[in-house]
Amino acid sequence: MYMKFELPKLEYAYDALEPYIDAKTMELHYGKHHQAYLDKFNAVLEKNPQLKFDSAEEILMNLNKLDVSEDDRKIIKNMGGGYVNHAFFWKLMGPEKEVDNDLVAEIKIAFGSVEDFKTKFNSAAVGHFGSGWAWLARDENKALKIYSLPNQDSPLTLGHQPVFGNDLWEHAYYLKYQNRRAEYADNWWNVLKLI
Ligand code: MN3
Repeated sequence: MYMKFELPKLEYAYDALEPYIDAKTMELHYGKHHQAYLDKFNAVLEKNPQLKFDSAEEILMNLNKLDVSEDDRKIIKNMGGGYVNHAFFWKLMGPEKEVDNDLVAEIKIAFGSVEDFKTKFNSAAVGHFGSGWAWLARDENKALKIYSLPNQDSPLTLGHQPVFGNDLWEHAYYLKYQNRRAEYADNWWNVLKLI
């Protein structure tokens, strides 16, 4: 079955995350970058009508088993990853803070305190060389893990479930922060909806 994916609706205005994430960055990131991943993802799926799936996430979870050429597998990894990662990212962020007490309790058990967790996550973000994402994900045993992955690689392809992910591509922060990724990583916690 061929399913054409769409850009998910952004549930807040471009300027809603100011001053931490500026409106122009949001406009370009959502309207241009995310759209470009989506268009290329749809194009490679249209080329492979033999694929059967119910969601974009399912495609990534089964990336290595898909009946496609190796070139197309790479396109699906990059463009499907870009599509899914950004859809997840917009939902993670928002102008209103919400606290998920269960998740906070779990983070405290896994990392000592919320502050220790943020320090460790930011160090993964700042230490990551080049483009990619910092992730908090649940591994196959549901344990919380912090790590970074290059490009648009999704934890889903490792069999992990993303909990938080911060986009470390320069397009996510360069207009406002230029080379100051550490400052962006610190400020990102102000727009994360949970904790
Ligand atoms: Mn991005």
